[in-house]
Amino acid sequence: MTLARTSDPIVAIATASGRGAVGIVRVSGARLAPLIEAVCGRALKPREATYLPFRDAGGEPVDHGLAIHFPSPNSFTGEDVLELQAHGGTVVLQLLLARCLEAAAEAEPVNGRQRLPGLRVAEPGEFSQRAFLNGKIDLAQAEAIADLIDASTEAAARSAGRSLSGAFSREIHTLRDALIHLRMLVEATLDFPEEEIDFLQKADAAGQLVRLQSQLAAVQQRAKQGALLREGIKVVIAGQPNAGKSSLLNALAGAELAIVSAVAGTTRDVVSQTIQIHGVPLHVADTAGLRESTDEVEQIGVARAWGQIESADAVLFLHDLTRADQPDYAAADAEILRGLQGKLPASVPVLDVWNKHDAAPAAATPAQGIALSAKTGLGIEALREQLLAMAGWQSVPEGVYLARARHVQALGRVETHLALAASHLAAQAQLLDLLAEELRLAQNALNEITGEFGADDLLGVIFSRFCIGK
Ligand SMILES: Nc1nc2c(ncn2[C@@H]2O[C@H](COP(=O)(O)OP(=O)(O)O)[C@@H](O)[C@H]2O)c(=O)[nH]1
Ligand SMILES: [Mg+2]
Repeated sequence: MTLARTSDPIVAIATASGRGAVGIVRVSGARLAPLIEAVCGRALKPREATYLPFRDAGGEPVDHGLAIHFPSPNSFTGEDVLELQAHGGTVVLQLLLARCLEAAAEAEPVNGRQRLPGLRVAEPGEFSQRAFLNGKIDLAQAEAIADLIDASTEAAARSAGRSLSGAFSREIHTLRDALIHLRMLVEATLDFPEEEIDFLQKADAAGQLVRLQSQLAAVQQRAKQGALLREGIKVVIAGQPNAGKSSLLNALAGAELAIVSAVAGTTRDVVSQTIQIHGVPLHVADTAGLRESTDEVEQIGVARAWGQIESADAVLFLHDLTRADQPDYAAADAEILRGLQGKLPASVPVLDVWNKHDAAPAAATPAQGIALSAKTGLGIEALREQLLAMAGWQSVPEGVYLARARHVQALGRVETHLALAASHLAAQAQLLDLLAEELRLAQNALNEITGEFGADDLLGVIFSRFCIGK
């Protein structure tokens, strides 16, 4: 996908494929008047819906529907946009799309030049990309459009809506403005070095920087929650055979997904399911029981289990409470724990979960972790709450805006540059040019979020993941 500011006209069916009451074909480009004339048989009043026949080349109606013309710049893309709302059948929309392409090719040349050079079918995300390139929305908002469309939970949809309306971007702009103010101070001081210490002190540069850092921390906190809502975390259930791992996955998912059996070594392949807790997606993986095995297939299953564990954001280490007091059972658990500690970074939490509480003697209460019964459901709710806490979820009263891992990473870079800036400012001999440089880098990282600073290849990646017609 090229990111040149081209405005060659593009067309796409904007609605999902399949049957529906209404389907929309959308065209965007410069000077759509000849195309409108050809398809609608007349000029259209700006931003007004007109009911009319959409005509084929012979003047016969392809369908009847509403046509709306949004002249540039007051349109979604900032270009001329034509929206044709027809009946939502696959064939009728394909006909209408083909008619637009044909009409554009036929449109009368002016002074020997085609008025609508090469109307073509839009690439995924191309309408949103133009809206971004024409300054109608920033990059974070464009991403929010895709996230709103892809949202799988109500919470995700609501927070994507908030990002789309600019709530996230406004916070980024507030940070940016404070940062620019501070940069101006430092740059001015660089120009008048004899006054430097005094000048920065009087303007309370240090205080400004501290306030900026605390504002940033608040935005980071909310963006992390937003990214969590969008991306979720990966939870792996691990433990010895027969501890009840498959039963636990089923209990959490509320469905019989994984095969449960008293035969140890039943689960060989990884079974994954995404569950939602308060709208937060958790990708839960059930794995083969961890033990030495001579069975070749089971060995592969165990290797896959360790592979899953290595990529986990959190691990549920499942134990069988009815066997917990058996020395060889405890020894095997200790062996697994050593494996977990060897493979997992310290930041990945491991929660001890004691299953089969229903069948265990009353005296058997674990010293730590959660006791539950995958069979009766007792304790599952407590586990769900614990999982949310492990994921780092805290409901934010003002509402979360949907964010992406990309945003969280950029904010992390801003944090690093501000910390370095603070250390230069606090140094005995203030290193003003280094301070200025860190502040500049902090601003660049911030601008990556809204797309005011960034590489073209990043934009290509973001927009190519959109659906066609958006
Ligand atoms: N009493 C009792 N039995 C359970 C519970 N959870 C699982 N089981 C039984 O333990 C056996 C192994 O369960 P499964 O989920 O296949 O364990 P996995 O090998 O760890 O996946 C099966 O016979 C289950 O019915 C529980 O909470 N209570
Ligand atoms: Mg199993």
